[in-house]
This record gives sequence, C-alpha cells and structure tokens, in this order.
Amino acid sequence: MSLLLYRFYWGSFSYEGMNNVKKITLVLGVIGADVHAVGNKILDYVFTQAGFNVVNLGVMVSQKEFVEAAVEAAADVIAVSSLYGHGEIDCKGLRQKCDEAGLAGIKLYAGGNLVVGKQDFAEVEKRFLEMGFDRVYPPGTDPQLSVEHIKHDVHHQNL
Ligand code: B12
Repeated sequence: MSLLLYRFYWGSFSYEGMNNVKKITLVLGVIGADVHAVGNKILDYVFTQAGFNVVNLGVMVSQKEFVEAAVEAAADVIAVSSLYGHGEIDCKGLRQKCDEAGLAGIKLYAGGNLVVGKQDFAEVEKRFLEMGFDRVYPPGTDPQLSVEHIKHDVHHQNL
C-alpha cells in the first residue's frame, strides 16, 4: 500500500509505510552554553511516554551536535530548549545547517525562555519562524501541547 498509515498502539505513536513501522524520532537538547536541566528531563519523560524515540543530548548542546545527532538518528524533529535568554543568538542558522546536512524538511521546535526579559511573544515567535523554526513556544508551555503538534506535523509531512 503506497499510502502511509498511522497507528496508535500501546500508547506509542508510529507511522507505517509499506511494511515498516517507524516510531517518531526526536532529538532533544538545551542549546548553547545553557545549563538549565530540569525542563529537559521533563520533556524527555513526556516525549518518551508519548511513544517517541527520544535522543536526548542534555544541556550545553551546539548546533553541530544537534545536526549530527539528527542525521545519525534519521530524526523527524529537533526540539530545542533555551532558558538563559540567549536563544535567539544560539538558534540563528540552525535551519541552514540542517539543510546543508541533508535534513531538509526536518521539523524544528523551540521553547523555554527564548529571549532576555519579557518581550511580546508574538514578536519573538515571528523572529523564530523567520529563522526557519516550525513551532515556537512561550515560557512555561505544557509539553503535552507539543506532543499533539509533533504527531500532527510528522503525520502531515509523511502523507
Ligand atoms: C533553576 C534555575 C537556574 C539553575 C539551573 C540549575 C540546573 N542545572 O538546572 C542555575 C542556578 C544554574 C541557573 C543559572 C542561570 N540562570 Co536560571 N533559572 C532557574 C529557574 C529558577 C528555574 C528553571 C527551571 O528549572 N524551571 C522548571 C522547568 C520545569 O521549567 P522550564 O525549564 O521552563 O521548562 C519547561 C517549559 O519551559 C517547557 N519547555 C522548555 N523548553 C522547551 C522546548 C520545547 C520545544 C517545548 C515544547 C517546551 C519547552 O517545558 C519544560 C517542562 O515543563 C528559572 C526561573 C523560573 N522560575 O523558571 C531561572 C531562569 C531561567 N534563569 C535565568 C538566568 C538569567 C540565569 C543565569 C544567566 C543567571 C546568571 N546571571 O548567572 C544563569 C545561566 C547559567 C547558564 N549558563 O545556563 C533567567 C532567564 C531570564 C531570561 N531568559 O530572560 C530565569 C528565567 C530567572 C529570571 N526570572 O530571571 N538558573
């Protein structure tokens, strides 16, 4: 069957093409020189519980490390956290690096406290979307929301 079929079983989410069943694979990490580790552990737990194959790079992750891990894991999504306020600088150019590495179309998500202080989130989101991110989350977002987005986005990409 040429169509990709989607399957929910035992709480895990996977997509099926021909006879292969593939779990959604997600590379997760805190970008730059950022050491905030707690949210990363929670995201790992939530995404694993959702049935995703999670490659968690932890804290202080460079763009190069995100890209290399995504290539190695044939990831569907890179989920970037940034808490310390330098997210915009740290994330700039990540989409281009993905494209150069053959990861065209990989989903890029960013969340946390992406910029310094309390800036209008609509403006922050706009800048991240212009940088090539697919989804941008304001501080304190419930990770469950992004689980639904990941399922939706990867599903539509593979139709
Ligand atoms: C604990 C803490 C620290 C600890 C971190 C210890 C550790 N190893 O984790 C220490 C003391 C080291 C620290 C240091 C610093 N910190 Co600090 N820290 C905090 C604090 C109090 C809590 C962070 C936390 O654990 N939150 C709990 C977790 C569960 O929430 P979370 O991280 O936000 O993650 C959740 C969501 O945001 C969301 N999420 C996160 N990422 C993503 C990504 C995606 C894709 C999605 C969907 C969702 C998502 O889901 C997560 C799980 O629910 C916050 C203030 C606060 N109340 O948030 C400041 C805070 C983050 N720190 C701040 C700052 C400024 C610093 C320092 C720069 C201070 C300094 N001058 O040295 C340094 C930076 C050090 C570094 N290189 O990273 C600021 C950042 C301000 C900004 N962005 O404008 C904050 C907001 C405090 C403040 N109000 O000023 N910090």
